[in-house]
Amino acid sequence: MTHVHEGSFDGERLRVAVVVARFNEVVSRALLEGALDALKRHGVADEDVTVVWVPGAFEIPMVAQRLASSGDLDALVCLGAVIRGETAHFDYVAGESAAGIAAAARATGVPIANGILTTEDADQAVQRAGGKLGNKGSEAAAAAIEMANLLASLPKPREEI
Ligand code: INI
Repeated sequence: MTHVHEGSFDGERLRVAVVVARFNEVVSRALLEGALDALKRHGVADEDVTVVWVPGAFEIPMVAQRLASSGDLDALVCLGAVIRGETAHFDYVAGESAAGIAAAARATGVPIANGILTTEDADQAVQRAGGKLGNKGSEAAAAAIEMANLLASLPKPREEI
Protein backbone atom coordinates (compact mmCIF):
# COMPACT_ATOMS: atom_id res chain seq x y z
CA MET A 1 0.00 0.00 0.00
CA THR A 2 1.16 3.53 -0.70
CA HIS A 3 2.31 5.49 2.35
CA VAL A 4 1.15 9.09 2.41
CA HIS A 5 2.42 11.51 5.04
CA GLU A 6 0.80 14.84 5.77
CA GLY A 7 1.26 16.98 8.86
CA SER A 8 -1.84 17.90 10.82
CA PHE A 9 -2.59 21.40 12.11
CA ASP A 10 -3.11 20.17 15.66
CA GLY A 11 -0.85 22.25 17.86
CA GLU A 12 -1.64 20.55 21.16
CA ARG A 13 1.51 19.72 23.15
CA LEU A 14 3.77 21.44 20.60
CA ARG A 15 6.40 23.82 21.98
CA VAL A 16 6.93 26.74 19.63
CA ALA A 17 9.25 29.76 19.65
CA VAL A 18 8.61 32.89 17.64
CA VAL A 19 11.66 35.00 16.72
CA VAL A 20 10.62 38.48 15.68
CA ALA A 21 12.66 41.41 14.33
CA ARG A 22 12.06 44.84 15.86
CA PHE A 23 13.05 46.66 12.63
CA ASN A 24 9.83 47.91 10.97
CA GLU A 25 8.19 47.25 14.32
CA VAL A 26 4.63 48.20 13.36
CA VAL A 27 4.62 45.47 10.71
CA SER A 28 6.46 42.98 12.94
CA ARG A 29 3.95 43.45 15.77
CA ALA A 30 1.06 42.81 13.39
CA LEU A 31 2.77 39.65 12.13
CA LEU A 32 3.37 38.56 15.73
CA GLU A 33 -0.27 39.11 16.60
CA GLY A 34 -1.29 36.97 13.62
CA ALA A 35 1.16 34.23 14.56
CA LEU A 36 0.13 34.11 18.22
CA ASP A 37 -3.52 34.06 17.24
CA ALA A 38 -2.94 31.17 14.83
CA LEU A 39 -0.93 29.19 17.40
CA LYS A 40 -3.76 29.59 19.90
CA ARG A 41 -6.45 28.67 17.34
CA HIS A 42 -4.53 25.51 16.47
CA GLY A 43 -4.32 24.45 20.11
CA VAL A 44 -0.81 25.47 21.15
CA ALA A 45 -0.90 26.30 24.88
CA ASP A 46 0.20 29.82 25.91
CA GLU A 47 2.85 28.37 28.24
CA ASP A 48 4.34 26.40 25.33
CA VAL A 49 5.00 29.59 23.34
CA THR A 50 8.21 31.63 23.65
CA VAL A 51 8.66 35.00 21.93
CA VAL A 52 12.15 36.37 21.31
CA TRP A 53 12.76 39.87 19.93
CA VAL A 54 15.92 40.62 17.91
CA PRO A 55 17.10 43.90 16.34
CA GLY A 56 16.52 43.04 12.68
CA ALA A 57 15.92 40.24 10.20
CA PHE A 58 19.66 39.78 9.80
CA GLU A 59 19.93 38.63 13.44
CA ILE A 60 17.10 36.10 13.19
CA PRO A 61 19.05 33.04 11.94
CA MET A 62 21.59 33.11 14.78
CA VAL A 63 18.91 33.24 17.46
CA ALA A 64 16.73 30.72 15.63
CA GLN A 65 19.62 28.26 15.42
CA ARG A 66 20.40 28.70 19.14
CA LEU A 67 16.78 28.05 20.09
CA ALA A 68 16.32 25.18 17.64
CA SER A 69 19.42 23.41 18.96
CA SER A 70 18.16 23.58 22.58
CA GLY A 71 16.15 20.39 22.17
CA ASP A 72 13.24 22.10 23.94
CA LEU A 73 11.23 23.13 20.88
CA ASP A 74 9.18 21.39 18.21
CA ALA A 75 9.05 24.30 15.78
CA LEU A 76 10.02 27.93 15.29
CA VAL A 77 8.39 30.83 13.49
CA CYS A 78 10.51 33.74 12.24
CA LEU A 79 8.88 37.10 11.63
CA GLY A 80 10.02 40.43 10.28
CA ALA A 81 9.84 42.80 7.35
CA VAL A 82 12.61 43.70 4.95
CA ILE A 83 11.50 46.60 2.81
CA ARG A 84 13.50 47.47 -0.32
CA GLY A 85 12.59 51.14 -0.32
CA GLU A 86 14.34 51.65 2.99
CA THR A 87 17.74 50.14 2.47
CA ALA A 88 20.57 49.79 0.02
CA HIS A 89 21.45 46.45 1.57
CA PHE A 90 17.96 44.97 1.13
CA ASP A 91 19.34 42.04 -0.86
CA TYR A 92 21.91 41.17 1.78
CA VAL A 93 19.50 41.39 4.72
CA ALA A 94 16.69 39.55 2.91
CA GLY A 95 19.01 36.94 1.39
CA GLU A 96 20.97 36.25 4.56
CA SER A 97 17.88 35.93 6.71
CA ALA A 98 16.14 33.49 4.36
CA ALA A 99 19.28 31.42 3.71
CA GLY A 100 20.19 31.45 7.41
CA ILE A 101 16.76 30.26 8.48
CA ALA A 102 16.86 27.41 5.97
CA ALA A 103 20.37 26.46 7.08
CA ALA A 104 19.39 26.50 10.78
CA ALA A 105 16.40 24.25 10.10
CA ARG A 106 18.50 21.75 8.17
CA ALA A 107 21.33 21.82 10.73
CA THR A 108 19.04 21.17 13.69
CA GLY A 109 16.24 19.13 12.12
CA VAL A 110 13.71 21.48 13.73
CA PRO A 111 11.22 23.09 11.34
CA ILE A 112 11.61 26.86 11.13
CA ALA A 113 8.90 28.73 9.25
CA ASN A 114 9.92 31.82 7.33
CA GLY A 115 7.44 34.62 7.97
CA ILE A 116 9.81 37.39 6.99
CA LEU A 117 8.22 39.70 4.45
CA THR A 118 10.39 40.99 1.63
CA THR A 119 8.57 43.78 -0.14
CA GLU A 120 9.20 46.73 -2.44
CA ASP A 121 7.55 49.24 -0.12
CA ALA A 122 5.91 49.67 3.27
CA ASP A 123 2.38 49.45 1.86
CA GLN A 124 3.00 45.98 0.44
CA ALA A 125 4.26 44.91 3.87
CA VAL A 126 1.22 46.33 5.68
CA GLN A 127 -1.14 44.54 3.28
CA ARG A 128 0.51 41.24 4.21
CA ALA A 129 0.50 41.89 7.95
CA GLY A 130 -3.22 41.83 8.66
CA GLY A 131 -4.28 43.93 5.65
CA LYS A 132 -5.95 43.03 2.37
CA LEU A 133 -3.57 40.17 1.64
CA GLY A 134 -3.99 38.38 4.95
CA ASN A 135 -1.42 37.88 7.68
CA LYS A 136 1.77 36.06 6.74
CA GLY A 137 2.52 35.63 10.44
CA SER A 138 -0.55 33.41 10.80
CA GLU A 139 0.42 31.46 7.69
CA ALA A 140 3.95 30.92 8.99
CA ALA A 141 2.63 29.71 12.36
CA ALA A 142 0.33 27.21 10.63
CA ALA A 143 3.23 26.02 8.46
CA ALA A 144 5.39 25.52 11.58
CA ILE A 145 2.72 23.34 13.22
CA GLU A 146 2.16 21.33 10.05
CA MET A 147 5.90 20.74 9.62
CA ALA A 148 6.41 19.75 13.28
CA ASN A 149 3.67 17.14 12.96
CA LEU A 150 4.88 15.98 9.54
CA LEU A 151 8.47 15.50 10.72
CA ALA A 152 7.27 13.63 13.79
CA SER A 153 5.46 11.19 11.49
CA LEU A 154 8.45 10.54 9.20
CA PRO A 155 11.16 7.92 9.78
CA LYS A 156 13.87 9.18 12.16
CA PRO A 157 17.30 10.03 10.71
CA ARG A 158 19.67 7.04 10.79
CA GLU A 159 21.96 8.41 13.55
CA GLU A 160 19.05 8.68 16.01
CA ILE A 161 18.07 5.01 15.67
N1 INI B 1 16.28 44.81 9.12
C1 INI B 1 15.02 44.41 8.86
O1 INI B 1 14.50 43.53 9.57
N2 INI B 1 14.30 45.00 7.87
C2 INI B 1 14.83 45.97 7.09
O2 INI B 1 14.12 46.47 6.15
C3 INI B 1 16.15 46.41 7.34
N3 INI B 1 16.72 47.48 6.57
O3 INI B 1 15.98 48.18 5.88
O4 INI B 1 17.93 47.70 6.62
C4 INI B 1 16.88 45.79 8.37
N4 INI B 1 18.15 46.14 8.64
C5 INI B 1 18.79 45.83 9.90
C6 INI B 1 19.46 44.47 9.87
O5 INI B 1 18.50 43.43 9.94
C7 INI B 1 20.39 44.31 11.08
O6 INI B 1 19.65 44.45 12.27
C8 INI B 1 21.53 45.34 11.09
O7 INI B 1 22.23 45.30 9.85
C9 INI B 1 22.53 45.04 12.23
O8 INI B 1 23.14 43.77 12.05
